[in-house]
Amino acid sequence: MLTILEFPDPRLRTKAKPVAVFDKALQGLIDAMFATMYAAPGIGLAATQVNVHQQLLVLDVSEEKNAPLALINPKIVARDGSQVYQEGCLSVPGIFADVERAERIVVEAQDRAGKPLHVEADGLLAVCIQHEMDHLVGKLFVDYLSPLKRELVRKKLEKAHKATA
Ligand code: GNR
Ligand code: NI
Repeated sequence: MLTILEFPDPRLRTKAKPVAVFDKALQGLIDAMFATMYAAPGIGLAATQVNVHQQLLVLDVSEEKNAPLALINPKIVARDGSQVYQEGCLSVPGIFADVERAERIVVEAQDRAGKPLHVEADGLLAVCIQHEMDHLVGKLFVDYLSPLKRELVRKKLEKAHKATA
């Protein structure tokens, strides 16, 4: 299993670079990310969270956990509407807050073999893709909160980290 970085770890602020090579090492990383995500358990995981700074994310928002989706070099090419969803994050454990995002998005990406992938998403899938793509540019859902709330979250997590150190 891969180790998940936790806020306020500065490595979570790293901007990921595009994936250029679709080799065995990449396939192994994708498999390890799915295993880590399902075990957590979580509905998504961005490479940034496991300290790999490449544009790669995995997710599965299905009830049955039978709809794995890996997106490589994803780009949002269209968005519309808005929705508010109570988000959580494996890198910000125990914290949940409402975040407003686009209701529908269209994403162009590549699959694990490097083939072009076109994804039209709404609802929770759209929320999750936007949340994961934020990780790839060093952004966390707590960045949408007021500075005061974000500071409270940081203090709470630093206290928790000290308690388990
Ligand atoms: O497991 C997760 N659940 C979740 C719930 C609401 C909105 C977004 C998410 S993503 C999160 C896993 C995670 O931290 N991915 O980066
Ligand atoms: Ni997250």
